[in-house]
Amino acid sequence: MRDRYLPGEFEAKWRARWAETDLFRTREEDTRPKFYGLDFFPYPSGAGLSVGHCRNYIPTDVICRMKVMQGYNVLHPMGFDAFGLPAENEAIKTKRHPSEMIVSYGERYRQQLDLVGVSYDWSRCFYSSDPNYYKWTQWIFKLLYERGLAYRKNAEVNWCPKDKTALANEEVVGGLCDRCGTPVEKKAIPQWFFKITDYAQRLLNDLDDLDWPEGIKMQQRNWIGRSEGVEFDMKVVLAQEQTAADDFQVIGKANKIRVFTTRIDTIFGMTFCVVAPEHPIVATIKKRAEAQKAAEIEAYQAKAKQLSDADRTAGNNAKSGVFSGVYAVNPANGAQVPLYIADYVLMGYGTGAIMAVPAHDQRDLDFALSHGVPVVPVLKPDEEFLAQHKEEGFDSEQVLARYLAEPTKFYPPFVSKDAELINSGEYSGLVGEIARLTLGQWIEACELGERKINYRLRDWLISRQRYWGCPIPVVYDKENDLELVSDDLLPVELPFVDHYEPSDDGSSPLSRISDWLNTTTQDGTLGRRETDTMGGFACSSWYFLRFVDPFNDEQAFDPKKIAKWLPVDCYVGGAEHAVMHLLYARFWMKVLYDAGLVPYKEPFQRLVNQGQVLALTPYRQPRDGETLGVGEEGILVSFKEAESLDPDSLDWRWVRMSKSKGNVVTPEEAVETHGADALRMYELFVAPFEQAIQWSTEGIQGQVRFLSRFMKLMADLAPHFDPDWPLSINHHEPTTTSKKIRQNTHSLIEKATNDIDRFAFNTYVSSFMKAVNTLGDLTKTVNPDEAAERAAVSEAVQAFILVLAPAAPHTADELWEGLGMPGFTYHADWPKFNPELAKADTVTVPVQVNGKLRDTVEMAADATNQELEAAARTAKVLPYLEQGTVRKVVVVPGKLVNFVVN
Ligand code: ANZ
Repeated sequence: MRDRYLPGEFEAKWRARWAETDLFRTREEDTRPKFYGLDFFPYPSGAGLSVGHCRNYIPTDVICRMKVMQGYNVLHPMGFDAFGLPAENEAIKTKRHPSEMIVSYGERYRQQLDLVGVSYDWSRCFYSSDPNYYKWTQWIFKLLYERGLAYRKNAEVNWCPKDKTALANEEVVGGLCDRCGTPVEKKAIPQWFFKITDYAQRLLNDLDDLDWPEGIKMQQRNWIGRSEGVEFDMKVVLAQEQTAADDFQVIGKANKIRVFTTRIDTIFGMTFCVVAPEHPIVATIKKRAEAQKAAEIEAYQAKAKQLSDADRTAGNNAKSGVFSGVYAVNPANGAQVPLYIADYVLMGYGTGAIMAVPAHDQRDLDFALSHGVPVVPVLKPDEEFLAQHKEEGFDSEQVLARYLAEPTKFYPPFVSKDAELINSGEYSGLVGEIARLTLGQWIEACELGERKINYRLRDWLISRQRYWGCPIPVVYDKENDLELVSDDLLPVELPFVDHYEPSDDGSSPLSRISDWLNTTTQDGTLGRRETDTMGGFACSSWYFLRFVDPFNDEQAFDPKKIAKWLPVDCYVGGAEHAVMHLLYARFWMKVLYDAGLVPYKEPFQRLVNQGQVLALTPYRQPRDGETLGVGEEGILVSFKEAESLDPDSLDWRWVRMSKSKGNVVTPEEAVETHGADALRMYELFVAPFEQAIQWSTEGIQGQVRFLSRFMKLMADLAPHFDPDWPLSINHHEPTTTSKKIRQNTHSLIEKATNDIDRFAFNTYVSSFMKAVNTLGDLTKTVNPDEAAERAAVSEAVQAFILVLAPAAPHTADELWEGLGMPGFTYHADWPKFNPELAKADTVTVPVQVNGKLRDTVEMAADATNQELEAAARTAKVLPYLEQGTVRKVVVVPGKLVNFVVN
């Protein structure tokens, strides 16, 4: 049997055998339970995979391999998210056609994934740009349309002037295009939307039952952004008319604004109101205003137009705005408060108008301070707030008095949802939720408005004015009325053309391809195709369903197969997809559920996010004339350049492994120099799955040495191996050594089984290493003539190889074959543990004196309390006991002895 880890000599052989025998083809046997393990749908970038990307593929592979060995039918597929901007931009840059380019990139991914031994069923692989896949993406589009969930609307969109496309809100980061960094502009064009807002509450509710990281659930909750509040109307008046009680001269017909507040309890503290610059009332106000005022408002609107919502709501203290010249009437006390136009209020949220309460809202206070608006406290500050503002020699009462007299001196404002109302007329004294309820009911009783739930979630903008995407299956007739393309004409295929660069006028390149563009409607008259394509997030919102039935020509998928395989049991990928993909896929699943096509409401039962792989990367300080970009601390240098520079001038930092940082280690390099199994073991072992890891060559070399040690031990023990050990092992009289060996084996199996299920791969590998050392020690004295010991060794050898198999499958198969065992470890049964045998004979019990650890004792696991107490009086412990009288002894069997002494 091979006794050294020389990967160059055997790893490729095993990969070839696995491929020849089609080992990883999905097993579908009705009697078995199922396990669906899935990695996020990757976009196959031209740079190929790095060992950083392997950080999610390897662990998913480990759990899937264990599940197969445990007897599950396992679905472990892989495919490619091929449509979309990154592929199109890359194809334009490299002057290739994206359809051909993306397949060559996908092939490279496949080779790399095969190289590290990932057990995908490639027979199910597809690209989202394959017509027989996107046919069904189009079919689902139609389903959404028919259910009133897809609509076209003229909308102001975020427009990237460089990519020449509209962007979803999520693709705008800090006012810049997320892909190319160009400042985003606003532009109004007809756009397709999916009505995800109809599902806001369900998307929120169903999060509770998912086994997902809390942080991701939180991000989804915030993104959906449910808030409960009250919407009500306020009269708008000209100030000079303030005498006649109810009969104000109003602003034309639009004499009202409707505001949304989550804090109706603070209504008596309203000292001004604000409308967004885009609010329709602003047009009326301008019309009636004097020329100078109208011009001032107009200029402010123009300025606001250039800013993205993110800039407008960025948390800085400066709040711009202009006074409108008119006033709003507070229905609670009749006060006329100035109405401002300010961009910190967004038109797209609530009603685009607010009542402002500067005493209790930071943004409103910031605005009030810079525009000289009064501040009226209506919530009684709590002790904590008063204590923060306490001055020498003053008590809380006095601080409170000062607060009420000079609230602007107290910054930041007092904010609390549970405070008692003051200065609020007959409502003073009410507290928190009750106050909101009472005032909300009062608003409803006066028919001024109603209680209202708002969501921050916006409808999903799906149109892209680009070539490389799934065509939208819609045709317009001469009147520009739209009809859906009938099912028998799907897919609407993307025409193969050489030139598909975006046009400067923003229209899709498809609109220039007249052969494709011109078609007929269902009644045979002239028609024109929709030229927008769907953004990539549509394609990735259902691919996990297609994997269960990838070549079905009749349906998107067979519902029976969905019922069998879904939900995904374990979905593995990066945390950066917290909202977009994971929310959209949940939405589509619910729509399909409502249409009776799938029996589950949620696609991904369990979600796990892997940590990043960081690499040590050289930087240097800028030289004369060089400047650093925003947020940069140094200038990146290549590894080559770093060699020629003075080491003292370099600053090595841990940064995410990526092509742009020049710090990538490819799987090819790692496998070539260290071996695939060493790479796998290292990535699993080096840190908990969710944590970032720092790539190290020594670390991976350590795994090379470990695997050699393990192979040596197995080769040493192989001569004692008896494949028939299961028949006899329980019939021999155990020896001390055989008992210890079996305890070591069974506790390893127990630990590994649980750790892999928990995604605790690092402790799976570290326990394995520890158990190997123990096995090595125990077998030094083993007596092969003793049947019990021979059986225990045989059991151990078999179990160790199989427990290692998910992590280091090449090595395991090499040893397995060396033992003379048939087939591949992949189809061997995962070893079972006996909890009785796994239990340690001895335990280490801490001994405390007055709660302080003073010593530990090795005791039999089943020692009695008396035995424990007696053993605990060790030479180290006794001196502490003699310092006083032992009043009490607390013994927790197997866990702890504590002496109480005084
Ligand atoms: C008065 C008030 C008093 C408010 C107070 C807050 C605190 P969430 O929880 O995010 O829904 N608001 C409403 N519509 C807005 C818009 N279009 N643009 C900017 N701000 C808007 O926030 C709701 C609160 O945000 C509302 O409650 C309103 O300010 C403001 F002590 O009304 B509040």
